[in-house]
Amino acid sequence: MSELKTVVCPYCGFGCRLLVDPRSMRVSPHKGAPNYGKLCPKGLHATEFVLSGDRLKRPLKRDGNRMKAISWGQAIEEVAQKLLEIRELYGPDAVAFLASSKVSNEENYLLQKIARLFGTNNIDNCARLCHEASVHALKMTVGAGAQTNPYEDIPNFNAVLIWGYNPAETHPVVMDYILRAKRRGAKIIVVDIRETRTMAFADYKLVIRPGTDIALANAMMHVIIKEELYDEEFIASRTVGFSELRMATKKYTPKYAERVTGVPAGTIEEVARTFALAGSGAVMWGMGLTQHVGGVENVLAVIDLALLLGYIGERGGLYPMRGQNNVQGAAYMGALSEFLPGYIPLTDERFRKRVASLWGVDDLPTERGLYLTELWDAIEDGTVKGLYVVGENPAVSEADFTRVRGALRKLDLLVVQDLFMTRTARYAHYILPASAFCEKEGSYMNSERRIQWSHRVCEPVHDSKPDWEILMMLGKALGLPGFDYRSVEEVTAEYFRLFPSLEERSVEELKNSDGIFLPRKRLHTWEFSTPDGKARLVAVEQVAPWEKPDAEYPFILTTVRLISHYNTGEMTLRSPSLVRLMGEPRVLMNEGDAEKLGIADGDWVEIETRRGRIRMRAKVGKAPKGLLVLPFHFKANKLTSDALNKAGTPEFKFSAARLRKLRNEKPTLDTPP
Ligand SMILES: Nc1nc2c(c(=O)[nH]1)N[C@H]1C(S)=C(S)[C@@H](COP(=O)(O)OP(=O)(O)OC[C@H]3O[C@@H](n4cnc5c(=O)[nH]c(N)nc54)[C@H](O)[C@@H]3O)O[C@H]1N2
Ligand SMILES: Nc1nc2c(c(=O)[nH]1)N[C@H]1C(S)=C(S)[C@@H](COP(=O)(O)OP(=O)(O)OC[C@H]3O[C@@H](n4cnc5c(=O)[nH]c(N)nc54)[C@H](O)[C@@H]3O)O[C@H]1N2
Ligand code: SF4
Ligand SMILES: [Mo]
Repeated sequence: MSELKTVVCPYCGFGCRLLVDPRSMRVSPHKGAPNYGKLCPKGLHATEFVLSGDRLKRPLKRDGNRMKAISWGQAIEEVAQKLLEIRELYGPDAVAFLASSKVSNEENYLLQKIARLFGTNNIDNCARLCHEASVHALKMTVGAGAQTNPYEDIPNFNAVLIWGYNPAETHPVVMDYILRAKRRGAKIIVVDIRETRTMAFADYKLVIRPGTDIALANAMMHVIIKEELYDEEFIASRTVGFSELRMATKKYTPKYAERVTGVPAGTIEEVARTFALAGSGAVMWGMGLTQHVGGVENVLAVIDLALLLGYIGERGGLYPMRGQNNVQGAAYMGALSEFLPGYIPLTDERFRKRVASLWGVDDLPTERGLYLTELWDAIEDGTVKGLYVVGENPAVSEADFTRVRGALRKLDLLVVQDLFMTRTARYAHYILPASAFCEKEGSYMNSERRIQWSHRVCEPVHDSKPDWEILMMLGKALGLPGFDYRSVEEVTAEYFRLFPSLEERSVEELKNSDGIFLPRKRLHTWEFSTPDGKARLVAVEQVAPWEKPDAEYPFILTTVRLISHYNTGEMTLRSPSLVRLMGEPRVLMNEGDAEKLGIADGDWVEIETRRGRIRMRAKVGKAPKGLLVLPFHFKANKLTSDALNKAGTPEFKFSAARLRKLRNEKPTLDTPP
């Protein structure tokens, strides 16, 4: 038998490790942390897309409507030349780089190094579409934009509050930790806008009206403050802002919140008491909070709730459960337009100069770059001319994608570095074939900030190259200093030097362990990461959605995830085992609504918003009145609105929509190509 190799799962941010047999490419679960012998179907079949016949084979260059194969030498030379030409004509900020939450720390580190040495902070990744609101809210309150505690703490808490987050579909293995807490007697509370799979395990199921989370959180705090259930000692010694919070939550009586959220006042009181009296608790949240125009405020509200009870350190944790397998790493490596590595602000002169000197230059650009979601305007108005995309599929994943596709068409230069001919790659002038996760080595960081090494299982297919090798060639061709790495480990060692807690650690140790926490396992146990060491309680008011249902568009449309699908489908749809598990996507709607419109279960319908329309079959079932629940993985973003919150995330979870039954029109299933 050949030796099994340990790799990091290429899908979700939970960060399971997989054991892969290099001969059969069969996957089995790693026995140690964090997944302890467990995997979900995606992890179990993770090598299938790697073996897909659809993999890109050679670098390609646009020639009119055709793409023709070229050599790596020519591809890198021409791409570098064109980027330099754009810089020469319009300045460095006319180019933007999109990093990938799918590629390793080393690869993200290299791409942001290229962007900043090239002269721009236009470097971003899909964290912007995801948990950036959490990062901003966490920075404002506790001073560090990441999950505070490891998964291993979850089973020890007496309550788990799951808010706008559906781990039974999106992080199946974390359910194991939550259920261990439940078996110990912990109360599980789930807040969502519909009955989710996760709710099947809950003691309290709170179905609220979409976008009314702040009213609920504020009312819970109202009860906790009124009944003096908060942690007085913790508030006095470790926080500021309590009196403002007390004032702001005064008007959010349970009765008022009942009218706004639809949850009975008595239930709100009972849940507030249960969570407060538990004595310890985790708050876990997801896209149901962040993907709203009030995303930052939504997250602030649930952080306040945890802080009010002193649920920090041994007594609790904040769990913004990260989406992609390396979204946490991409952020820590500095692949964000407003932060240097380690979420350090661009304006921190000492750190910026330290990074610059490590890279062999005097200084780095200080002005915040464009958010991924601001790019499309900048391309439309001609300020951005060139875009370099690594492992990201904005033509499908961005809100109002018709607009995004128009912008992609307008670019002077679009380079896409991916495994497949993605929807985005179809607009590219150059396509660079990247090697998949198990064809290369590197480190990844999961949601709990655990850095794990992923070993190489097999050789790159065709003429593909690991992303870090491609980026190294690009850095050199652009004439940037410091791109002479002889191995990926040299890049690892370089980023280790930027983090004080990693300075003493070695790459060898990382390779031979169950990972290293950055900066440590638990944050804020004794003091917060704010300048004075205290947390800020930031009072917030309910924020109205950008678009409201009206007579023309009477429904609220939300977009959600399904267990066997993954994001824009490029990987899962190329995995035959997952395709077998998938079933046809359907839009879920309420029975009464369906009856009024003459729609029966399985009928073809057309869903329309002010941005566009799509067709699929309806699933008539357990959805609240007035709500349409659409799987995001297909053409959902033809419909969604690109209204942004303060952190730059679109309101993927709330659009005004209408729908009609298709009668004689020929239905075409709207799935990705
Ligand atoms: N199978 C699978 N797993 C995945 C992914 C995938 O595509 N497929 N993607 C990964 C990524 S990138 C991410 S970011 C995570 C996301 O993981 P989740 O955050 O769990 O995913 P979503 O289904 O987008 O949204 C979560 C819930 O928010 C609810 N919601 C919508 N609006 C509101 C609201 O106003 N208030 C409240 N309280 N709830 C609301 C929805 O009903 C939904 O149940 O999953 C990761 N894991
Ligand atoms: N309507 C709606 N839209 C949403 C959301 C929603 O809930 N609703 N959620 C948003 C969220 S949270 C997210 S995270 C985004 C996700 O948006 P994207 O990141 O655009 O989506 P993915 O499908 O994960 O795309 C990852 C790409 O990386 C490629 N890839 C995989 N491995 C490698 C590799 O090793 N190297 C390279 N070079 N490429 C690789 C894949 O082939 C794929 O094309 O979508 C957002 N869009
Ligand atoms: S839970 Fe996430 S990390 Fe684990 S196997 Fe499933 S997709 Fe992979
Ligand atoms: Mo995400």
